[in-house]
Amino acid sequence: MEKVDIIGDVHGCFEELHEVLAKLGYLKDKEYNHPDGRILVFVGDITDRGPESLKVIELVYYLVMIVKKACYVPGNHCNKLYRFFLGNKVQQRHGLETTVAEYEQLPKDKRAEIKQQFITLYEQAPLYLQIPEVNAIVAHAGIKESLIGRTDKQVKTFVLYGDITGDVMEDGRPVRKDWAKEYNGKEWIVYGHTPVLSPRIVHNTINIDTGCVFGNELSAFRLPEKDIISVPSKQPLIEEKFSHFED
Ligand SMILES: [Mn+2]
Repeated sequence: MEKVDIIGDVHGCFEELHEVLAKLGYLKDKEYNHPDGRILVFVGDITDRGPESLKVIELVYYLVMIVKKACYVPGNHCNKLYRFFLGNKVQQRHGLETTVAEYEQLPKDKRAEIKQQFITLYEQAPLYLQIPEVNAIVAHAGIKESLIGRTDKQVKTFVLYGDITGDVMEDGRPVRKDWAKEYNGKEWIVYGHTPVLSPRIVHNTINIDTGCVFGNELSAFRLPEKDIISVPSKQPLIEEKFSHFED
């Protein structure tokens, strides 16, 4: 993987995903061959909240498992959907309810197909992806230096949920520590999870969750070029969903 395009949290925004793939140059043929041999990487949270989560699952499955033009790491929403598909009792809120509603609309055979696709996609995925050719690590909520190379439970919690302390704020959202400020590594850490109005670069880390599902943009980060490519969202803007950092 000499050249990669890392895509931020899609959350069911299929149309915007299609547009960013076009802008990045992946729609030249049906197999998503890029003329420059580029590879896509999804940063996780491909479903929930947005209008077309199942179409996103089908496309990402096709890209990763069939034509092998993409890699995928899971996000916290992916983890919860996976547990739902396994038949575990999970609360259908925080966006999962929209994916489940789409799923329940399907005829039985189509349901089985989507479920199998997502389970396969999730189970083959690494917790985070190291890409030495472009000196980068892709992890849904990021990763701190001391956890790189590990795959234990502490790492799983960190890459899915971020640097959470276990405390919650007045509005019920978890208190998160700003791990990126303390990161001093030489590798790029490319992540999403926390919506920001524009990609946030701190040291060698970049948050590319520009909150497409909350009406802002869907963004991709190209390496080794370090270019950011974005397309506007078609969803209504919900400004209070965006974090503001003091850098
Ligand atoms: Mn997330």
